[in-house]
Amino acid sequence: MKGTVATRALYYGNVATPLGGKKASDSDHTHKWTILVRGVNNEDISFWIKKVTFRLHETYPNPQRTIEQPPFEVTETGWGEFEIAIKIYFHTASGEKPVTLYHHLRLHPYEDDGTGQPWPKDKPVTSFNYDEIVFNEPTEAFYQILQEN
Ligand code: SLL
Repeated sequence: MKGTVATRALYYGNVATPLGGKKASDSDHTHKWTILVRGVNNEDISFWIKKVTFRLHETYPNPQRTIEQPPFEVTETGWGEFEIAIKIYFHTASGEKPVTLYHHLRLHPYEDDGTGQPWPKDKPVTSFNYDEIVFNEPTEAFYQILQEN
């Protein structure tokens, strides 16, 4: 659609909690984490996002994880931080190329929580980004889909 721009917002990022006492003795994993893509205010994004792939560090089995329906997220355990490539595929009718976002998986608090006290041991660490995906001159069909919600 000539001269039309459509924008849709999303959040992506991770939450991580220390395994603490739950730590399995036969592993060096220290944290449980979830990497996710979701709508702002938890809005449904599955009507315009078809699937999301999360590219994990190669130390993970099957590092390329494909999620074809919501929630678009992967939960794992591990010991280290690394960059995750998040590739977002849009509805087939869009003809849009997938978009790749990069997220540095955060397990450790880099700062205190503003109280000057050490970060509480069991408090989850979160790292999220807000982004807006801009569709320039979307197809008529995709434009209709974007208006649905
Ligand atoms: C580092 N550059 O050295 C990073 C790599 C990789 C983390 C971190 C794998 C766990 C598993 C895991 O936690 N990898 O083997 O299943 O800090």
